[in-house]
Order: sequence, then structure tokens, then C-alpha cells
Amino acid sequence: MVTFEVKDMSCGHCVSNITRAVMALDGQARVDIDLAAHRVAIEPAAADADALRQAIADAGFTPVQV
Ligand SMILES: [Cu+2]
Repeated sequence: MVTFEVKDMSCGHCVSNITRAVMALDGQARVDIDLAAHRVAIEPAAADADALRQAIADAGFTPVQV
């Protein structure tokens, strides 16, 4: 499990953008997002933590691994 705090994730649109970015990188990943807590928890199938962080950053967000 790889968990990020994403403080600039603020609405459902952000949630779907982040989910799409992660799934584009790793189509078998499980993504669990808690919008209120600004937490993105990912159970990757193939991608490593740094690739996941980069994919979320490329989608326009600021992920910090926790
Ligand atoms: Cu948003």
C-alpha cells in the first residue's frame, strides 16, 4: 500500500483526475481516496511509489508520500 497526502485535492473532479492518472499508469491498481482527509491510498499491481507520485504530480497535484 502506498499512501499520499494531496492537500490540493479539493473536489470530486480532482478525485476522478487522480484516479484516472493512476489507472493510466497501472491499470490493475486499487485506488482508495478519502477526499476529506486529502489521502490517496493505492494498492499498485505494477507501478512503484515514485512512479505513482510522478503520475499524480503530472496530473497537476502535489502528492506527499506518508
Ligand atoms: Cu477538484
